[in-house]
Amino acid sequence: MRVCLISAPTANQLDRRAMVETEAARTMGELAPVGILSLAAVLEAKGLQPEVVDLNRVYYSWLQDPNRNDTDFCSFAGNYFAGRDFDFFGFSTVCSSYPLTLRIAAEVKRAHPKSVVVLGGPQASVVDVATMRAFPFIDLVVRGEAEYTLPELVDALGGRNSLAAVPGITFRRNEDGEIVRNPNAPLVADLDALPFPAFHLFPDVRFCRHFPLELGRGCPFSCTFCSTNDFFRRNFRLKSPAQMIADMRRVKQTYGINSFELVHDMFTVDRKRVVAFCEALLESKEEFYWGSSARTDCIDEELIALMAKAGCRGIFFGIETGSRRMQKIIDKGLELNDSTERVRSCDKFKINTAVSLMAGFPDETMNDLRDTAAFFVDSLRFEHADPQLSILAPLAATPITTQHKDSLVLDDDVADMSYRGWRQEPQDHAMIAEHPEIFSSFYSVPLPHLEREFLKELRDFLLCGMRAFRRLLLGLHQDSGNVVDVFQQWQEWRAENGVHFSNGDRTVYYAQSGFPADFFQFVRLQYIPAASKAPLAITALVEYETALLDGDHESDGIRHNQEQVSDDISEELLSPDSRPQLLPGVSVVKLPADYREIVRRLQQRSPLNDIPDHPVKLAIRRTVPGPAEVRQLSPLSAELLRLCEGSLTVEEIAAEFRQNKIEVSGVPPDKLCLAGLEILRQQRLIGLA
Ligand code: B12
Ligand code: SF4
Repeated sequence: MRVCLISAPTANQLDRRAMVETEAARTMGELAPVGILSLAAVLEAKGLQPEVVDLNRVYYSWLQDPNRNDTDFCSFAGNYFAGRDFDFFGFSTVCSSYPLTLRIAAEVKRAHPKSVVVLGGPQASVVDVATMRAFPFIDLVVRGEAEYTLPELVDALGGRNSLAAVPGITFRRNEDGEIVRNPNAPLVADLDALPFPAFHLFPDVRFCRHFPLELGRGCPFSCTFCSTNDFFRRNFRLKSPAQMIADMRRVKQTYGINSFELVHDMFTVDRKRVVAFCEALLESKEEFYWGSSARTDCIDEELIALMAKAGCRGIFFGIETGSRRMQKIIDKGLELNDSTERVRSCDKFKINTAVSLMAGFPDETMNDLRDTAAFFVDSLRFEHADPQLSILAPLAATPITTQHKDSLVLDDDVADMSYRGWRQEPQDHAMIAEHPEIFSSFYSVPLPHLEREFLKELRDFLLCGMRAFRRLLLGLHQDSGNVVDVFQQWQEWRAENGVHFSNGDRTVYYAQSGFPADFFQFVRLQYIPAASKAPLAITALVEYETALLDGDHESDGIRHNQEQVSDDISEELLSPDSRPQLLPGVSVVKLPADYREIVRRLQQRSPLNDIPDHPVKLAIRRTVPGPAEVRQLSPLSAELLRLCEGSLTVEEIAAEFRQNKIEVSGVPPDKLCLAGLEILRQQRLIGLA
């Protein structure tokens, strides 16, 4: 039997057409569909030669196609498959791209009517019967984990068995067209016994930065919005440390990659096993870096320290809500103070944390939302924390969705839908509107206590604000008592000042540079005079963020240098006749208060209102790519940088020092000047013209 396994489209990140091939391959590699590669390996072990098609790669070919305006992606993919003959086309599915997957599956069935078109994966598994009723071109759905089911299914389709005897499938009976749901298949009890996933069938994986490897399956908790606990039937499993290390070594040998995304919904369920894994990694003497997921109540500082030592560089924390009340209602049950402490500990050990939050739960009130927004912004105090905020998508077959299935709201806000995943075409809209039971994730639950537009704009504001002015956002939250108050004032101001948008435009507006520019105006003209309790600190922060945002910033008479300046610090020491100048990308900004002190207070949550009036200068050095480097200058460095305009030689700068009798702790002006210039050179703030 000729089997083709097709990944679910997940690559909305590829939507930038200008992306170069290697960048695209890296992104696609990181999206490697571990599930179907595991299935492909099982089929290979059975002697078959399955083909794996990466729909993200097909999508990328479409983006690059000069004739792409003549055809939509679905027809393009249809043509792609029309030229490929298989007996079995198996599509993996995820909620966000389910409509598109179904449309492509329809094209495949049209082109290959005799082939079997099968769906599997998290979405089809839970809407199997409804899907098969609504879309007759789907022949079969494989529910849940499929390593045991798929080989049996292939045998049955080859005539060696009857479909009725294959556990875990939903199929259409030949005789009467009746849809039959066989009992569930057993779970894979021993994950170590599975073959190594068939990554060789997925060439782009070699480009990824963090190689995806499965660490285990199943989470014993029962949060009411979550679909994966049920999918893996709450049965927590882990691969053994020995198996994991063998897999990691294999990846390192084959691809030269030593950084891993260890896929598991909730790795730290059993502390002893996490310790065993870390100790085995340490004993292996391998230099492996990895990230995984945890709950903040199933981890402690000692364990975090050990994980960091064993190479952990990232943890995904699903905090979900900053409201104590909502923590109980959604059955997450986290103690939020502890959650903050765990994020702090990770920060201490330089582990990056995704602090994942959601808003838009049916019972959520404005106070709950304020608490979540506060948790979001508060976590910005930790440099290694990356807060995320999404609006609840009611996933099929979760308790929340089941409870509200008759009152789901279809919100015609295209931007929000595309935000959740794949871009929606009109045909997708029609399918979604007709089948709420199949496509519930595109709907919203009723929100009796919140305004939906308010929620969406707050989400865009926080996410884009965090990217464009992280420190200022934190400062405003601390100054005002809650960032939502600032947001409301900003909403009023922007409306009064003619910044309006409708539906989809909102996300676009917030994502562009016009938003921070407008927002800084609001802070200067409205917030500081009318509401701020710490105007000096907020002024300093807004000046700082403006300077960061504006690459061409000129301030205090010091300009960006346009001339050729050498940043070679291996050169001999500065000679008396060399002319030191600011390096390109370096700018100096003057702030009315001590920036370092403001940051310290933000990190410690101490008051900002008594920050002393103490002007300082910062040097901002923009490195591409990556965040700008910011350095608060000592008065001496600030003075030296002022003199490095390019017209003065080292000798002349030293003369200024002598004339102004600038000296520190008895060091003579000449020496001080030279040493200071050398330090600035080492810091890559100045170079030689
Ligand atoms: C890694 C991951 C991603 C990655 C990459 C996805 C990928 N290419 O695999 C990224 C970061 C891109 C991602 C994004 C999203 N994800 Co995600 N993701 C995961 C995660 C954590 C692991 C996937 C995995 O590798 N699992 C391990 C393998 C072994 O399991 P599996 O993929 O389910 O495959 C098995 C079975 O499903 C089955 N099977 C799978 N495919 C097929 C096909 C056939 C033909 C057959 C027979 C069987 C079969 O057999 C496999 C082996 O047993 C899962 C949670 C989880 N633990 O599974 C969520 C999960 C898949 N994601 C989910 C969601 C919601 C999303 C987003 C929509 C989130 C968002 N709001 O943005 C986006 C969608 C992005 C987009 N643009 O469309 C949901 C899907 C729920 C649903 N009902 O569809 C999950 C289940 C998490 C959850 N909490 O609910 N995700
Ligand atoms: S949200 Fe996380 S902790 Fe809760 S059930 Fe799902 S995987 Fe488990």
